[in-house]
Amino acid sequence: MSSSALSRQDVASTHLYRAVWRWHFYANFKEFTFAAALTLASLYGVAKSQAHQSSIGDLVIEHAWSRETKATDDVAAGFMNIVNNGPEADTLISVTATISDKVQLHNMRMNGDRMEMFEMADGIEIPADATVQLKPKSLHVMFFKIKDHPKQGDEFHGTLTFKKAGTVDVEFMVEPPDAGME
Ligand SMILES: [Cu+2]
Repeated sequence: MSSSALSRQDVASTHLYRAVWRWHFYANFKEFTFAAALTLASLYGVAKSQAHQSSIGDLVIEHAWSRETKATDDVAAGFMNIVNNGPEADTLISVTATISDKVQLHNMRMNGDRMEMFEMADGIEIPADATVQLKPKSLHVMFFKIKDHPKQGDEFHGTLTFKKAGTVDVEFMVEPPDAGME
């Protein structure tokens, strides 16, 4: 045995140590990068969803959306959540949109074994401290004689008028033609 054998062993363990340390660092770095990416993604998501809401008084309108339509389509539907944080009920009485000059508030009901839609002529009530969802197969906004066919990813402008709170601007986000259908 000589001192050179010992030193070879030292060298080997140093290499091993370095390799393990590097792997450890790399694994942590990957984890860190992944976590940072997740954080950024969720911050972006939060920022985006916060950006896509409007409010007036005690009412918050979340995620107004519609579907991409074909050039030959004559009607389209609009959906959203309306949150009432206040102690009094309000009523959504009318909607306007840049894609249509004739807009109604609709609901769905069964007629025999068929679903049909009908106009909510008195508007849609938003009870105190409640959220009303306008969603497929339920309450919705109906755009007639649509004159513009925005594509998926586009937005179009609209307004909602409430009996008490007044009028608020919304942007309808255009989703794929089959969004919300199953
Ligand atoms: Cu309808």
